[in-house]
Amino acid sequence: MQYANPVIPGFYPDPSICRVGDDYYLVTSSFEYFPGVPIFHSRDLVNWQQIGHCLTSKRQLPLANAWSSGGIFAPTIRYHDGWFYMTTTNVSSIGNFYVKTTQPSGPWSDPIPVAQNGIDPSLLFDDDGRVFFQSTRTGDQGDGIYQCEIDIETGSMMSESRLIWEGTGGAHPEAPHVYKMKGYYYLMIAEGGTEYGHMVTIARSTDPYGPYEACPNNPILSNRSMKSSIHATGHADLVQIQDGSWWSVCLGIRPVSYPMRHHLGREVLLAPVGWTDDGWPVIGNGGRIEPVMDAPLLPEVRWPDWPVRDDFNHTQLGLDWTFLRNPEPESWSLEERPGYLTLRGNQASLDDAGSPAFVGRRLCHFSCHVAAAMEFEPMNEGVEAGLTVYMNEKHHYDLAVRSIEGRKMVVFRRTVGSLRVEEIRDCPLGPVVLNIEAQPDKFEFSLRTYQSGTIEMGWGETHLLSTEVAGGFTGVFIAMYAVSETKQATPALFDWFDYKPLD
Ligand code: 6LW
Repeated sequence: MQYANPVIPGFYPDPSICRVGDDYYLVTSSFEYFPGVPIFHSRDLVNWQQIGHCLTSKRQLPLANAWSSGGIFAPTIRYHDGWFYMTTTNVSSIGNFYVKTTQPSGPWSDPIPVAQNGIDPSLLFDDDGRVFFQSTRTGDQGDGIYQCEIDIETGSMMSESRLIWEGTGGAHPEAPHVYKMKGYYYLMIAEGGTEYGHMVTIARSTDPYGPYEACPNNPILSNRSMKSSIHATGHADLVQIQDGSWWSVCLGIRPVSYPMRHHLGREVLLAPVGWTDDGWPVIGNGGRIEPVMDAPLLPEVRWPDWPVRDDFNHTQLGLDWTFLRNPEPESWSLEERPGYLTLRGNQASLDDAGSPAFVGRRLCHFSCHVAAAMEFEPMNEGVEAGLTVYMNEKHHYDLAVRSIEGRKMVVFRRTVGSLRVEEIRDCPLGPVVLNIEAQPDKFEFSLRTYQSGTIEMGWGETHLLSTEVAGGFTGVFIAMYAVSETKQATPALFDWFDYKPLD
């Protein structure tokens, strides 16, 4: 049997994986989005189902100061003695910490800070009970991967931080993971930066503090300058499956258009791991990940697809819904009008690095149909509600209803850096359905009402919302939002939201 990469499409970067018996768990970074660190479950490494988030409270995940692509950087998940540990970095708050639980779907503990700074923390539970903590940092011994020993009960450092490897000379040695196997400590990292020069390198030692001998075949993974639809492969983690074979998850991108630009973010890829006779791993086909590869020898376990329509008939939002930073409690409600998601604008707008009334989901497909039914009759100037295709506060396309000089109008707005263009039309009274047709190279916007039929509003290029243009580490979201420049925020009532993949 074969499978297609990515195994988890959309903005799910920096994957880390662990295995407990026949169950596999995977976490990814989440930056300024809340809840943080989504956690997935699989039985076959190919079909994944989100089961929760590791960081679900403001106490675990304060994002008030998180700039776009700030907040939560790369996580690591490990299992030891009945406990799951997830360590990560909040670059906009307490730095490195970990949370723990016995139930991976949550709840997870309060943060346990670790004093060793840097990013991309990881954990190794050694056979003798010692727990080693790694991160990539600039320390007094230079740039590279540092390690200390910690007390896993308290997070306290029990040794100094020591530089254990600088990598092979690529930029940004990062994403460290240490594995103890075959009589060695293997230290695997990413180098080259998370863009088109990304690669995975590895070294090994008989001592956890080295000296580490670099693999003669480095890099063991890179899609650099390959004639492939997948690029920027790197930031990998390894897992051994039931038949003893090894597999890797890592991040990659799928650029479209020319010059290459990607707007879905960095996605989760799966690849087999081979071993040379002298005990060095190689990821994928000779160090390269393909769009289609042979699947692991595990019984296929598929999970129910997300329904196309969310009709908001529940008391909680589904796991695929996400806020932009910590939401203001009064900015959203599923109770105020049962069967509707009610959004109330606050003074934060989509153009600020703040927390507007925003409930969104990742764009995970190049082609999909999105629609939302909205009841919103703005009485005052300065209030607005609708849908946004959002990369960050300077790169988003909005289809919204607002009052202009006392008239209800529909606005299609494209914000790209310092450029802003608006198309404005009269909007009939009553409920509207806002439509977005996503295609690999453009988003098309329209709306329809009972009286007016479909009103085409325009389109915007996907590449102008790409990482190569917008910068950062995230990916495009499609979100319902409301803003209000005044305290009298007219509520926007969303009856349902459709997301129908077409590719
Ligand atoms: C991640 C690090 C990286 O922590 O980017 O470029 C950071 N590489 O490994 C955010 O994904």
